[in-house]
Amino acid sequence: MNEIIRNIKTDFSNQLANARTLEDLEQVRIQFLGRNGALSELTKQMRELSPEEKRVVGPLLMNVKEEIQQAFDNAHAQLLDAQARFEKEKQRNFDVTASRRPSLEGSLHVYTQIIQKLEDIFISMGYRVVDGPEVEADYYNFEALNIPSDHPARDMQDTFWLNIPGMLLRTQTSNVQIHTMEKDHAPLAIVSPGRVYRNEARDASHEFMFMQLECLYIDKNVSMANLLYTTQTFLEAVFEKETKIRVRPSYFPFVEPGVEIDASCPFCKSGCAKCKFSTWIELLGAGLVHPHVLRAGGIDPEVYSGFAFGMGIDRLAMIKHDIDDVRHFKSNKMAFLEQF
Ligand code: FA5
Repeated sequence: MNEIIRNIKTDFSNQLANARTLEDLEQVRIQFLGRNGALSELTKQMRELSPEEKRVVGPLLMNVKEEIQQAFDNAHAQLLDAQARFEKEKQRNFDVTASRRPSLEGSLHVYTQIIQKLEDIFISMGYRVVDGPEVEADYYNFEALNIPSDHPARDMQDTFWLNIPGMLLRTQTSNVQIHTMEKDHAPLAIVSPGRVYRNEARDASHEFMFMQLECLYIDKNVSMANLLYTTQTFLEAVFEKETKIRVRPSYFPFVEPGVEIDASCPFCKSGCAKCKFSTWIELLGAGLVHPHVLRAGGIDPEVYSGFAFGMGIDRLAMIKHDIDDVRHFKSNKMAFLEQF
């Protein structure tokens, strides 16, 4: 028993010496003086001893308890005192006249801001936002979109091929069309913003990595009228003003008929630099989903029809915010980023 008491004392002294904070000290108290601490355990063990042993060990235990309690109280008082002095010193040295270094206020990147706005518009119209893979199989980016390997339309989208056969970096967000049809079947209403890649030389209006947004709606009896109404409603929400649309025939292999949709210039009535003095802004590639594409997605074109449209988010942001060079978006220049 003597030896146990000696060990407890040594252990306590070491731990007390290492306690730096009030929290450390509390741990020491719990371990030695707490209800289930070392000293309580020892008192419980006393019950097993004979009356003679109790007469010897009892006073020893009383002494050590007092010693440990006293040492603990001293250390506690010292630490409280040191803490109070530290706080006082801190207040004494606090310079109320010191100036704060100016801090930089962050903001969301202009891409993020515009994508959030576009998504909100589509969500309010009942669309669902989906994501698509950027590393893609030829099948989803071209083949299933009615662009077989010998199709000249492949030349319109210079492709970054990977050194894995049949794999590429997607050239358009239209790849989500097939993935979503395969997974969710008809009817569906989805929108998908994301990065796309084209092996093009960079200039003020061309990037090799840029953002597109794809919209796809499939149901029974979907017609050109639904496409035109939806795109006009969408463009009015984007520009926050009454907007007319102009439709021109165009060609994309995955839609038939294919069109391009222009918006009346939201900045002028009779021509300005933003609309290249034409009063129209070219914004959307669109059309009714080609029956071959519906079939590739596992949807029966005799029962369902749909429309799709796509747009370049960089170009939209450039028009909206009067940005003169598409390369600014990824330049990380503070002077550019701070404006948004
Ligand atoms: C397409 O990519 C079609 N997938 C759009 C579509 C979807 C048509 C659904 C029909 C139905 P296009 O190749 O025109 O279309 O590109 C769409 C937009 O991406 C362009 O209008 C332009 O705003 C943007 N874009 C194209 N190339 C670049 C580039 N190098 N840098 C920045 N933006 C670009």
